[in-house]
Formats: sequence, structure tokens, C-alpha cells
Amino acid sequence: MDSAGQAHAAQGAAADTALPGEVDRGSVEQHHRRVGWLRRRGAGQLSANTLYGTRDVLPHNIGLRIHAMLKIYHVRGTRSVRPIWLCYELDLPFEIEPIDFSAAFRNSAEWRAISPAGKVPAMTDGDMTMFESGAMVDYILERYGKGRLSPAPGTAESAIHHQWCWFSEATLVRPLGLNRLLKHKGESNESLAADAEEKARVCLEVVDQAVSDRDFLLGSQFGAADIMMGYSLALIASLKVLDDQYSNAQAYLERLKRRDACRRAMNA
Ligand SMILES: N[C@@H](CCC(=O)N[C@@H](CS)C(=O)NCC(=O)O)C(=O)O
Repeated sequence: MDSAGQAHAAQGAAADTALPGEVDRGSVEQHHRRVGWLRRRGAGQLSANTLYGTRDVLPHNIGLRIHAMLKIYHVRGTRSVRPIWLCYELDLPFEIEPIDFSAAFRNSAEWRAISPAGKVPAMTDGDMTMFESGAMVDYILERYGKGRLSPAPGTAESAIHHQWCWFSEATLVRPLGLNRLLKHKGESNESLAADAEEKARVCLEVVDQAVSDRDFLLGSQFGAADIMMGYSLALIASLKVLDDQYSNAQAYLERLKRRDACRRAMNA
């Protein structure tokens, strides 16, 4: 492992608890065989990725531990964009598993075993399987973020980070979800739809104000709350509710969309 890899591994080992994908002691020998095999084929610096296509190789006394790869079940343009965008920002290795968004597939026993409510996204990390995009973002930050893109837990800044993460999903886009459902069912209840849009507009005004004097939700530094909010705003923009009345929010969304990690996630 190169020196950067060793430093990374040491950090990971310190933070490590029980990891899925643990390798037993016998694998030390396999590891050396694999290094030799790659070197004979002209490989230079061997990172954990080159070796295993996984996140870290962690020296753990006499054995090796290998992180299993994060797998994100994805449909383009859906909320799976959030954890994917975060992985790109953090430069984490992960795997995208495209899935079929048809109702038939989402209702299938196969998909319900992974995502019990039939929603997208879902994510696995070794033996762990989870749903809810915001919870995935939290997990990735806690497990692999090494303090990046979120404030230290327990601080006032962290409280505000959580506030925006929850607001983006639980409050801002919620009324429009109802609106869509009604339209989808052909139950065009005009007053309910108008009420839902009005509720969303009140929330948009809050976001517009928040970014009127700053580049990102927490200030000048981009963070994971911007990923949560960025997806919600992109969704609302696609529904034509984010319009010119909210020029600060529009400019903020454009700023986010210029980020390479955002572009890659939106196009994944
Ligand atoms: N709060 C959930 C929402 C999940 C959700 O509604 N996903 C949409 C795609 S973005 C979906 O699966 N829709 C299909 C449906 O509701 O039937 C999350 O953030 O993961």
C-alpha cells in the first residue's frame, strides 16, 4: 500500500467496528500473492482499489480487513442522486446498480426484500441494507466522511445542517408529492393542488432567504445539506414551481449544478 493508503487505512482502522466483508487471517497470504501477481504484470503503486476494487485494506494486527463496497440501487433522476452525489464529492468507491422503475418491479418480492415500501433508492454496505436517501447520506458521512461535508456532531452548526437536511425532504417537497399523487390518480382536486403548491412556495421563500447572502446553506462552504436541498430544488424546478420569484434559490441551484459531482450524479 502507498503511504497515502497507509494513512487512510490507519484512520479507518481507528474508526472501525465490525465490518462486513472481513477477511480472515489466511487472506494475508492471498493478499501477498495478489500484490505479486499485479506487480509482475507491471502495476506500480497499488492502492486498495487497484487490489480489490474495494474501499480500504486495513491492517488489523495479524489479519486484513476489507470494506465491502457500497452499492446504491439507482434510477436516473430519482432520490438515489443524493447518496451518489455524496459518494462522488467524497471520492468514495461505490457501485451503482440500475433498477427498473416500473410499478411491477417495485412491487415485486425481489425489490420489496430490499426496499420494503417499494421506493427508490435503497443501498447496501456488505450485509447492511437500508432505504431513505437522507439516512443514506447520514450513514455515508458517519461511516466514511472522516469529518468532511458535515459539521462536528453536537455543535450548533450541526443542528442547522440537520435542520436543512430534514426540511429539504420532509417539509419542502412533501406538499408537491401529494399534488403529484392526486394528478396521477386523475383526482384533479384543484383546490387541494393549489393548496399544496402554496405550501411549497412558502418553503421556497424560506430557502430563497437563506441563500440570499451566502453561497451555500451553512455559509461559504459546500456541505451535505446542499446535496439534500439540491435534489429537492431540482425536483421542484422540474415541476415548474421554482420560478423567477425565487432568484436566490435559482442561482443557488445553478451553483450546485455546476459542481462536477452533481453533474455526474444527475447523469448517472
Ligand atoms: N423519503 C424517501 C422518498 C422515496 C421516494 O418517494 N422515492 C421515489 C423516487 S424519487 C419513489 O420511489 N417513488 C415511487 C412511488 O412512490 O411509488 C427518500 O428520500 O428515499
